[in-house]
Amino acid sequence: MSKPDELLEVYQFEQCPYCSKVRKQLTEMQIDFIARQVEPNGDREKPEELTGETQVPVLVDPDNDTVMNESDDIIQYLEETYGE
Ligand SMILES: N[C@@H](CCC(=O)N[C@@H](CS)C(=O)NCC(=O)O)C(=O)O
Repeated sequence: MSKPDELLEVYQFEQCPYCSKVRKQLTEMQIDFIARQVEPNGDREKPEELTGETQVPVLVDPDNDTVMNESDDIIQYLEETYGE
């Protein structure tokens, strides 16, 4: 399957283990992405605006007008959409 045309975005922060899983998956799949930084204990306005929830990671895939949270769902989506 092909790589995304437009860059994926991931709202995340470094110490978040769920975010780490998603970053690792993207790196293993050699997919470029924009890491949108969220303060660990700070403002979650953007994630909430996107998903209605405050948690990260949040994936935005402009190619498919897809926005999702839940790390396992994101990983499954990446495999199904951009995997071999
Ligand atoms: N089940 C979620 C858990 C995500 C989660 O708990 N994220 C934490 C950071 S490690 C978070 O954003 N907590 C703040 C909040 O829920 O407002 C997943 O797998 O993505």
